[in-house]
Amino acid sequence: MGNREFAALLYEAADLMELQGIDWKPQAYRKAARAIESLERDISDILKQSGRKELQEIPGVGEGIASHIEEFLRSGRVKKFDEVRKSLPPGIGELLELEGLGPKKAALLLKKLRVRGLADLKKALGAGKLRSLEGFGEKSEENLRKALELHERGKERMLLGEALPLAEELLDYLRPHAERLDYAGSLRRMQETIGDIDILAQSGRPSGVMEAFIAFPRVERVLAHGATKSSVLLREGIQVDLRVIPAGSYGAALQYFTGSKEHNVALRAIAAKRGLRLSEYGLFKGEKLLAGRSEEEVYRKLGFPLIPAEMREDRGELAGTKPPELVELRDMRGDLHAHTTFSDGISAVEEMALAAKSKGYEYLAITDHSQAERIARGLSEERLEEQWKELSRVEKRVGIRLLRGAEISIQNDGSLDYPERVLKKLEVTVCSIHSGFKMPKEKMTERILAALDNKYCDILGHPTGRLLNRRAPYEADMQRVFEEAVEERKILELDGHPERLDLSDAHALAARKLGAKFSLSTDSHAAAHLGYMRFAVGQARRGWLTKGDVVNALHLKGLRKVFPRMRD
Ligand code: DGT
Ligand code: CA
Ligand code: CA
Ligand code: ZN
Repeated sequence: MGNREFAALLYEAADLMELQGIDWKPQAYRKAARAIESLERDISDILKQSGRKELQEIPGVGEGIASHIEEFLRSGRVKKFDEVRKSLPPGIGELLELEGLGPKKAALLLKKLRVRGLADLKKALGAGKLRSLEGFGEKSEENLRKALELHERGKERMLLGEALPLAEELLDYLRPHAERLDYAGSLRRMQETIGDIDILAQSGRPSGVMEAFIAFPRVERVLAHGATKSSVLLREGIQVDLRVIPAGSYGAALQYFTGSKEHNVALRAIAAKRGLRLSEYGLFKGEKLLAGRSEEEVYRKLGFPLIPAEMREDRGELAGTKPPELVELRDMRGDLHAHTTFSDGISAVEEMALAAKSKGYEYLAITDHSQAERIARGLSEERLEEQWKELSRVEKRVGIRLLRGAEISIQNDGSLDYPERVLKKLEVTVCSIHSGFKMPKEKMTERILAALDNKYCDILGHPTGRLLNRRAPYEADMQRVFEEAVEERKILELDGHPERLDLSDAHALAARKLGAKFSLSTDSHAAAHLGYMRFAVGQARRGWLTKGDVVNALHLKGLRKVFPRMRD
C-alpha cells in the first residue's frame, strides 16, 4: 500500500514547486512519481524487505525522495511538502487540476489577478479579465471556461479505474465478516465513471460487518451508521453505501441495486404485465415469493437468461431475443498498444514482454511513438531499427511474439508520421491524433478519413481523443468514421486506459451495428498497465461486443489474416 498515495503527493509537490518558480526539481519529482505509481511492488514492502538503498533503485528516486518515502510510510506525511503547501493559497491545488492550466499560468493568474482558487477564477472569467493578460487571450479564456465546467461536473464522479481498485480493497477487507459480498451499482455495470460505490453483504452478524465497515482505514467521515445500512465518505472523495441483506432476498437485492434504474424500471414493467411484482425483496405473485435468492432465478422466472450486468442499460437487452455472448477477459490473446522505454514508457521491452507472457498472451505489439512526438520521445527511423533488433532478442528469450509496431501520429493533413519505406516494414500500426485537436468538425473528419484510407494504417487509436473529466472529444463525424473503417477494413481501438476508455461504450455499440472490428488495448506505459485490459473488456461488454468482434481475441494464426504485413 502507499504507491498511489505517495505518487500523488509527489505530483502535487512538483506542481506547487513549479508554481513557486523552482526549476529542475519538479521534473525530477514527476519522473519518480511515474515510476512509483507503476511499480509492481509496494514501496512499503521494498523498504521493509530490502531497505532504503533498494528504494533508490527505482528510476528517478535518489536519496532525497527515498527519505521522503520513509517519512511518508512512517507518518503518512512529508514535512517538506506540507511546508510548500502552506506557503501557497489553499485553493491553488484545485486550479492546477484544470486541463490547460499549468503551474506557470497559474502563477501568473495568482500574481496579476490574485486568483487563489476556482471561485476566483470563475469570477475573473466572468469579468473577462484574462484576455488582457500576457500569454492568455479570448481563446484560452474560452478553453478555461470549458475546463472549469468539465471539472465541476467531473468532481462528483470518480473514474472507474480508480473506483474499482478501491472497492476491491474494501471487499477484501470486509470478507472475513460476511458470507456473501458484492459490489453493485454503476461499478458492477462497469460504467466509465462512478457516482458512489454500492456494496451488498450477507452476514449472520450484521453489526460486525457494519463496525468493520466504518473502521475501514480509508474512511474520512461516517455519514450514516445503521443496523443494516451505513454510508461513509472515503478519503479519495467517494461515498460508499453498504447494505446487509438476508439470504432469501440477496439475489433480488443484487439485481435491484445493480440497476441501472432504467433497466429496473423496464424489468418491473415486464413483471407487472404478467401480474407479478418485482422489488428489492423479491419477485412476488400476490404475497407469494417466487424468486429472491439468486439473480439468475429472478431473471429466469421472468423469462430471461441471466443478463450480464454491463448490458443492463435498457438498450434493448430486454427485447426478448437471446443476448450475445459477450467477450471476456480470458478470451484475450494479446495486446496491440504498448509503449516502452524507447519512447515515453517506463518499462523496458523485456519487462513488457515478461508481463504479457505472464498474462498468458501469445503476442504483444510494441507501439512506441512516431518521430514527430518530441515530448513523448518519438522514434527516428534509426531508433526504430534498433528497437527491432531488441524485439528479436527478447522475443526468443521470453517466448512471446512481439509485433513490430508503432503508434503513428496522424498529421494535420491526415498523413502518417513515417515515410512509406518505414511503414511497410511495420507489422501493425496504431494511428492516433495527438495534436491539432481544435480543428473544425468537417476538417477533422476529413483528416481521420484520410488516415483510414492509408493502406499502412491498421488500427485507429483512441478514436475520439477524449480524456474523462478533463478533455472533451475532438469534433468529428464519428458515424462517417465508423462507416469508413468498416469499408476499408480498418480496426477501431477501444483503449482501456482508465482516463480514456475510448471508444466509449455507446460508440462501440454504434460501430458494432455497422460491422466494425475492434482492438481492445491498454495503451500501457508501464508493465503494470497491461492490467487495464479489464477496463477495455468492460467497455466492450457494455458495447455488446462478442469475441468475434475483437481482433486480439484471435490466436496468432488468425491475426495474420487481419494484419497482412505480419511476418511468420
Ligand atoms: P452512480 O452511483 O451514479 O454511478 O449510478 P448507480 O447506477 O450506481 O446509481 P445509485 O447508486 O443511485 O443506485 C444504485 C442502484 O439502485 C441503481 O443502479 C438502481 C437502483 N436504484 C436506485 N434508485 C432507484 C429508483 O429510483 N428506481 C429504481 N428502479 N432503481 C433505483
Ligand atoms: Ca452507485
Ligand atoms: Ca448508491
Ligand atoms: Zn499510446
